[in-house]
Amino acid sequence: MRIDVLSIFPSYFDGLTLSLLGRARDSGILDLSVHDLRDWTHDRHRTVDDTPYGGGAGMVMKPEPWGLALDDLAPASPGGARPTIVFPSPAGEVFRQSTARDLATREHLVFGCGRYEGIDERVFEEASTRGEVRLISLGDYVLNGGEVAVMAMVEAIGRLIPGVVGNPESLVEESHEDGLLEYPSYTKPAVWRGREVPPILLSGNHGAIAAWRREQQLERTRRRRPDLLPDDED
Ligand code: JA5
Repeated sequence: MRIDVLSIFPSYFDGLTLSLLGRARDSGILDLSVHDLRDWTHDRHRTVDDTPYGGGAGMVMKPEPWGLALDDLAPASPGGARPTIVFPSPAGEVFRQSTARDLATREHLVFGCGRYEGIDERVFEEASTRGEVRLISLGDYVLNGGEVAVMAMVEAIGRLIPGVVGNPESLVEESHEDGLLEYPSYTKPAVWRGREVPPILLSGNHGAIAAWRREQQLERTRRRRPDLLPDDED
């Protein structure tokens, strides 16, 4: 998979090249490039923002640097490959594990990180001529820009690419993969500061352990995230 990230703060993404995704990159499974949007400006001040038409607070990202960056990273290619172009936005669809699974199947993802009050709307129209555009929100809160949201999305997507997570079984027994929260985990010692590990886990009865874990998943989900259960009324 190829991933291109466009940002005016490319060093935000240094952390992604560490550990897990760093190994995926080194092994060639993931071709991740982070680009400085200012590389597609031509003025002395490398300007990426301007005042909003119609007035209002703050600044808006100018379309021209975005257009030139898309020309390079997502060129119009009749009959050719079309990347999926993701713009993080609090006004977008909510990012879920199912979204990560969907995006992990794409050959080429381009992430565009907005700053200031956002990006000139015509950039989304132009991007739609180059590939499928997805506006995606991490949740109902406001960030100062798309960078932190894109880091979360790239980590969630990248770990689903076959070969990125060493043991594929560790991908399935996880919160959200089966629509329920995870069961609690314990390791040695069997008693710690007077607190015992649930005895069933020491029983060696694998059927009983699986049933207990499923019960724990259901109970936690009912208490903490009833919205995930089928007949939730909230
Ligand atoms: C702010 C210019 O997922 C929550 C999000 C907040 C936020 C996102 S995604 N993008 C931006 C942004 O601000 O581009």
